[in-house]
Amino acid sequence: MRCNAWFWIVAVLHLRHFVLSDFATPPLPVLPIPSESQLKWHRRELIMFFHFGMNTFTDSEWGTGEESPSLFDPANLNAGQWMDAAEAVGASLVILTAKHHDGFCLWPSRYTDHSVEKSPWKGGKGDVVREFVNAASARRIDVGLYLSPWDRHEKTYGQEVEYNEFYMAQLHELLAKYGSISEIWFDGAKGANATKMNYYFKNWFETVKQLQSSINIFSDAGPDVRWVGDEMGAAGATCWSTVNRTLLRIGDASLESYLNTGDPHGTDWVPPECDVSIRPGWFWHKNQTAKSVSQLLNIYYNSVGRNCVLLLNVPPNRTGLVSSDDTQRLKDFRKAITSIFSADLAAGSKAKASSERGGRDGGFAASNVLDSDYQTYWAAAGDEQKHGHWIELALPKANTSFNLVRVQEAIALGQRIMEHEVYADKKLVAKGTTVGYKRLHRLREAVTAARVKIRITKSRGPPLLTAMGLHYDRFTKCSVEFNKV
Ligand code: FUL
Repeated sequence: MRCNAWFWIVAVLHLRHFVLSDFATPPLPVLPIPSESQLKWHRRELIMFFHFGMNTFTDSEWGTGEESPSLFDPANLNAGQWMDAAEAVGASLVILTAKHHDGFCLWPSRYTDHSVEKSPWKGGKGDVVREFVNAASARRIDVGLYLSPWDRHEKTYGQEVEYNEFYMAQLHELLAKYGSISEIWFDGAKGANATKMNYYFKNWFETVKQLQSSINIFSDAGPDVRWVGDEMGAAGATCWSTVNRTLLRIGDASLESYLNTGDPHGTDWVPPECDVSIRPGWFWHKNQTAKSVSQLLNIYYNSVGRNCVLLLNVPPNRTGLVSSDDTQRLKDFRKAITSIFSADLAAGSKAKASSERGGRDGGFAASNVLDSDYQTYWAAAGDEQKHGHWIELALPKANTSFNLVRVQEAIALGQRIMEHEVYADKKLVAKGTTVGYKRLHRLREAVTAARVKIRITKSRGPPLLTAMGLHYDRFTKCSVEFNKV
């Protein structure tokens, strides 16, 4: 009889195991959270800019708008060759200056005579935007377009309704006739003495979304992607994807530091994009050369390594080609990134954490940070506020040497971490504030350790980490003390 009771108790427990799932539900998001298009944008990490146009032929950076279209004649323009450069650096999105401040249009706009149509290139039958889009789509690279609001050629500039109508008409041409466009770049730049002009941003933004529902709109104020506040490719050491959009104004220089760091109390998800040119100028100039691989890696650490997307500009030259030196530099840059990140010295570690949501089998285990799957993540249970949250990796080799620590939050559920510290065998080796999509900590010296621990000392809700990695960079030297960045 007794034996029988035990049999039934054990059987019921087993049955429960099969009937009731052990999986815990995912935690609630901490708002605001990114849209699907913004998430896709974050994962791109590195994208490319192509500044090409009238300035390429006049050796200038800002044209006056008085230039003759007869100057535009890129004899060997080959957008496929531009895509070689994009592939060399591994960019999944390329953005073209369809119209820069001088107003010259790289497509045959029916609303102006200041375009390729009036140039000698291809007898006036050419369309750079079309060639760009076709070349990108042949390589499965996504496209973005830059359409300068400040137009120094257009006669209606300064007449509020007329110019806004003109600008909207050009937006229609670009967004309705060239297939899928993933990003539109609204540049806030304008000369100090330029004619006053009130842009109808609300109209523009709503029209853009009507024409391209999954596009990301870039401007100083978003709404989807914001300017980082400088043109050096450097985000703040603290960098929130969140801002308060009501505080932002397009073209307001006083907001640069706010844009650089974002706002932990921000009500809107508008992450920063770091635009920088591989050469000193945005446009091609004969005597300029590309930045070195170690300069580019530093830019990478200050942008991708600080929760941003890096938008790297490479200017095609007067023949309509990217210089072979620049393409080679891009290849070397990508080779360095691959060599640093393809070896993850944390792979094969055993992970444990201060708590795991739903327990060890709840689906949010510490080991999720090692599975290279951005859909899975470690979630703290959220009940250990007193001693703080931590996650620790016991490395597969006791004497693993590394000088770079990678930490990534599961940002789909909000950016949470406000302060964190990195320990190697109980020694504090790095500390910082935000993490976001990706945070890279370069260590001043290489460290040898058997265990690496991240302590999250301040956070908006329980932290969620999707990845942690340890790497070795033999290309650059970090000269900054961790506690000063
Ligand atoms: C700035 C412009 O004035 C530069 O010429 C360049 O296009 C850069 C990306 O944005 O605001």
